[in-house]
Amino acid sequence: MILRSDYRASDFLLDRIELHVSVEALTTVEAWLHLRRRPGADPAASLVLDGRGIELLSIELDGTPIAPSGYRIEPEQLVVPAVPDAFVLRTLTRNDPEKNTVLEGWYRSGPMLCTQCEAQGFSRITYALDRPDVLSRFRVRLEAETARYPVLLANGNCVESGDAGPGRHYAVWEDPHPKPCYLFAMVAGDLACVEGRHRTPSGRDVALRFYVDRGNENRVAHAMESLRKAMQWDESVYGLEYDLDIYMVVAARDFNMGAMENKGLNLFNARFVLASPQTATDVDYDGVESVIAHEYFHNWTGNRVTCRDWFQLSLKEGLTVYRDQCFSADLGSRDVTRIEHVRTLRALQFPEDAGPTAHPVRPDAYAEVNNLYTATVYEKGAEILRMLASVIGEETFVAGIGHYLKQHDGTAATVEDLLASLEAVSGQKLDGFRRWYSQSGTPSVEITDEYDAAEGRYTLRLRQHTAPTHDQAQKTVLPIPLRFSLRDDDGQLLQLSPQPPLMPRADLILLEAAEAELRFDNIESRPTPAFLHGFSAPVKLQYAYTPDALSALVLNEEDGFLRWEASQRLMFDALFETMNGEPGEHSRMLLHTLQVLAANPPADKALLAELLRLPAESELAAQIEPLDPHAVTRARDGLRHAIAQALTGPLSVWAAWMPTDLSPENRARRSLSNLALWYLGHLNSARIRKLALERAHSPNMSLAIGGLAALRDSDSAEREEAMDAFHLRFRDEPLVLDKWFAMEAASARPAGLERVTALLTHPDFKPNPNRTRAVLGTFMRENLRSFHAPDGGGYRLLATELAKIDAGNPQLAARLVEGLLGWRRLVPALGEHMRAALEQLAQAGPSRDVAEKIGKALE
Ligand code: BAL
Ligand code: ZN
Repeated sequence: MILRSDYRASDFLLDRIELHVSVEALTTVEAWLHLRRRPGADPAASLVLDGRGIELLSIELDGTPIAPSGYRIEPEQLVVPAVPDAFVLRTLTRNDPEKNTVLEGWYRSGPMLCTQCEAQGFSRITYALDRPDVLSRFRVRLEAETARYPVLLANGNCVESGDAGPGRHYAVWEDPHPKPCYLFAMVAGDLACVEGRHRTPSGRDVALRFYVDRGNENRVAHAMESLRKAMQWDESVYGLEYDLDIYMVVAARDFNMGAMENKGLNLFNARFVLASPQTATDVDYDGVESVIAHEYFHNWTGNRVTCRDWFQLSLKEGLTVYRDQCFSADLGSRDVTRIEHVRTLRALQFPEDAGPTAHPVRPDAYAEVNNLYTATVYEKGAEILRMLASVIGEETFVAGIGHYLKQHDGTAATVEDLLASLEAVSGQKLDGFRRWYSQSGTPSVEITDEYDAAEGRYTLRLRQHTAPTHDQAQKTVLPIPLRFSLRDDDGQLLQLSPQPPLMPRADLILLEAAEAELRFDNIESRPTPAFLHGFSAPVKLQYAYTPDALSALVLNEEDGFLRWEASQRLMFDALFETMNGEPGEHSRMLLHTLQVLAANPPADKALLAELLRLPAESELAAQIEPLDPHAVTRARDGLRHAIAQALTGPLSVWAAWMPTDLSPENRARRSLSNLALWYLGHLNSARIRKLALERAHSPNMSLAIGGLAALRDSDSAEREEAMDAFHLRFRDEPLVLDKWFAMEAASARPAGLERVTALLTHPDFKPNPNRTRAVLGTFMRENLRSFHAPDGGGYRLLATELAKIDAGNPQLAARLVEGLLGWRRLVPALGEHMRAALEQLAQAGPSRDVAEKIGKALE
């Protein structure tokens, strides 16, 4: 285990790295490391470099070969015991990118070789101090066959290029900014380049270059436009400009993550770059925009100021997620954007906080560094910053980030440094928020109220509680900012006066104690409260809203998030009611509310779609315990049917809309229209199936997917025809074919296990991370019926496949194994089967990545 408390600064600093990389059958890397002992470090300390899966061919110190007795090669290290205080170490190593299946370090993806160095991939390329707090200036000479690899890229600026002997060429890249080696990147490939430009406010002309597979040049426009918007947003909101003359994005077919923010040379999973109306859905368009922005924003929050150690990962990731969320909200519908982010938080992070891998946003220990890339570090990390921004004010928050970047520019910082800057600029002590970084678990906030008509007094009582988690038995209180409002009988907002410190603003309670009470005098009648506007804190709120109150919130509230929250509560209550018996009062209130909503819809059709949308099976599964997945799917199907019947009229009108252009208005209409068709698809109507089939043939990918989704679970000729035609049409489009595989893997038709097994041996199943996630990730998350087959067959299937995947790509396997960790949450009969599948995988000799997670789940 690596412990946060064991952190020690490096004994050696690495001021400069020069690399000569030559791509042949294998790749040789000649490295010159300009090292010096850190002032104050142990004068006798050995030099210990990291290295994995590379072969050392020779080693010299200041030009003199080191004898074999002068160094040791250990499993993941090279140790040179007696070294001077300053010296140049030259190593010559060799690696084989063609056999690199872990997709870290230097590996092949289609027509290119490329790198992935975060977190510790650089030491798969050459021996180095592979840690984020060692920053170096890099110069790279990359040489390869000209015809096969016409494009040669690395970070920074290309300072030289030319022929390198018969049929070969080279390029030299220099990065003026010191950086940790996890931000290093290089690419050798046969790629097309699409170029655009951006001028910064200070007049720097930046070349924006997207490198993609040949033939994909016409799918870059949206990513290019998103990048320009992100650059403008960071300039205008944070006053931050780009700091190099070239910004490059390379789209890779095979990529474990979504993308990687290497300095000036981002590597992207192609699905977050390529988009055209014919091949990408509106959701894909949003994904491209937000990931492009996220990686760009890292240029300051992550690259100019990086992390001291990997325990501080949220320093760059939570902050950059928060920034990309604000960007998306500014560009799109604020309410719908927030709803989507909260949905993700609840579906991924809340279960993590409640499960065996629970950990604080700033973790204390890990066995495998790749397992730190979690929803807690990313999404909950962003929520902490959102709370801080709401407490100190957004402008002060932005100024605090400016202070932090100025103070720590060009260095590796800690979460503590960020909080200190926010404190310095706001003048507020933020000690309580430090605890958010060190405490795992999702707090619950219980609120009760009382109205004393005789005294005209309304009282709110609040209580917070965080249950013990797998990693921490003891919990403490946290500062919880709860935005709230009170309305009178006529629905008018009551004008309240602040009551500091518990109520610092008229619309904000800052709950810092375990319990608190707030009184309001001169209240003429019992008010109707609403809490957690915009989801102002990542907590579980318990307040006994009546069905009438929830309905009023759905229909009348101004805060779009609260409207959605209320509709979700009504849907959950109706589902619970059905799971425990017959549809009753809650179901009736839900249907009535949705009918009234449909008759008086909000102007924002995208918000209307969210208000009408049933929680996904995976969202339900994440929030119900003990979980009987089959009861959940039955109840959800029942509710889908009931809503389809109750709203057939308006749903039919909306379902007929098939706009194809990309305007925000028409995107919103597509969202509503696809949802309407999905509801109606449950009514077993030939007319609806025909409409869905027609839509599946649409040239617009959002509509086509909407057509398939409506037919997905039906055993019908239309479904067969639609799926076959889609497959045929997109056989040669890997990213679109992933959608076909995902749709098949999610289908709730009978014999699901056999069908998923057939997908895994389908001639078009050419596994890479995206394809594997499309089948197995979708199967375990979205196909509750088959994955949770009563005999445990779904769990065994996943465990068997994971053992094979783990042998080649542990990072990918460790993501997917999360589907098997929650066995304790299941009803016992299923839980036992899932535990057995985990044990089966544990016995197969899993990687450190997978073993760490299984170990926690079986503890
Ligand atoms: N740094 C890893 C990819 C990302 O979060 O941007
Ligand atoms: Zn990131």
